[in-house]
Amino acid sequence: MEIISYLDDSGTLKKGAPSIPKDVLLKAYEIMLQTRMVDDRMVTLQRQGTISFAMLSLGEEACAVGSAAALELADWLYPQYREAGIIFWRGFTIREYVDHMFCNCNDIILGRQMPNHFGSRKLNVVTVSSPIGTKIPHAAGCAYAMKVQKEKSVAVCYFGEGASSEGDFHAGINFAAVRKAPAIFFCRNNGYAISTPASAQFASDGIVPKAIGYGIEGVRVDGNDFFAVYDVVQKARQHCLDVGPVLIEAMTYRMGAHSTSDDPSKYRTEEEVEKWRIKDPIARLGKYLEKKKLWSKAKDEELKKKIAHEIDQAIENSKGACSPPIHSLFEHVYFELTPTLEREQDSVVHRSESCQK
Ligand SMILES: Cc1ncc(C[n+]2csc(CCOP(=O)(O)OP(=O)(O)O)c2C)c(N)n1
Repeated sequence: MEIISYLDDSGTLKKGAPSIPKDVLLKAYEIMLQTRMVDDRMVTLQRQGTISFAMLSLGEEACAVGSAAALELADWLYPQYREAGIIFWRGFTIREYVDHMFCNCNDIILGRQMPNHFGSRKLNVVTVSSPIGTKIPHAAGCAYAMKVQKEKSVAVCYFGEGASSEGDFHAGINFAAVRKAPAIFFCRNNGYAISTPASAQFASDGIVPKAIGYGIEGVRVDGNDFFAVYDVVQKARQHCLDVGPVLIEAMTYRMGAHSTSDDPSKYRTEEEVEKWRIKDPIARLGKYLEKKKLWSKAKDEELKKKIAHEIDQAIENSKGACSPPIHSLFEHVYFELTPTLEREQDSVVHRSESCQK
């Protein structure tokens, strides 16, 4: 099956590539770099025991940033956990992200999720859930609701190829297909579900042929090519609004470990990783920008310094912040606290105060 790709490894664009505004390309480069640098520091902090856990999108940054750039802010996004790039694209700050990774009192979700399970109501990014695939039916339902309400927006659900082994994948896509809901199912086929290679996950030729079975549009794209991801998602968005759902399979590779609890050297070779290193999405876009005289080594150094400084400051700030207050555990769950919860809150707060004495 054809893989849509426009930008080669040397940063040269093929004929037929979409025309993307200069400011979008420069912002995309910055956000991809920022995502990588933040990830990198979070892994170091976890190794030092400062934060409990981290997951990274090393090598997959173009999937998140390329798709987010092609969407509208009113579109609802349902990320898995390797899509920090989408929330950064929408304006989530490094400080907000680092507070979330520390699960401190400034964390938007008050430490109620694991690190990397970010979300923002303001930015229409639904909080990540740990169960794999669980957001696929949610996105299908959200898309259908928007269709019923005649909103001209789409819902986008991100997941790895491992999630396609879950019942939620089939239920969600089938529902969206039958209702012609404006949903984009964005699958990052990055080769592994923790230690399980794609070859042990399904017998089909990847994910995209499954679209035929559900009667929806399917497209396979080079997930390390910002231009191709942007183009495919922009067209998929329009198709959603005119016709119905689209399943996108972005071919990419998980360059890093699954999470800080994983050791990939146990199940894959360094040669395999090396083969993908030359397809690095950030280097590819960077080379293109340099060729077009939109970017330079000096600008790159300056940008890296600026991002590193912002990360340093955010970490300093997060280290000094307190944990979420114990009473907040009961807040924002129901619209109003029920009498039982009120009693429990009083007793928990009372107990924690007496412990501190
Ligand atoms: C329902 C469910 N089953 C198993 C797990 C354990 N688990 C966490 S991540 C993961 C692998 C997911 O792989 P994939 O969907 O391909 O995404 P990737 O991590 O490769 O980006 C698994 C099995 C889980 N979180 N939820």
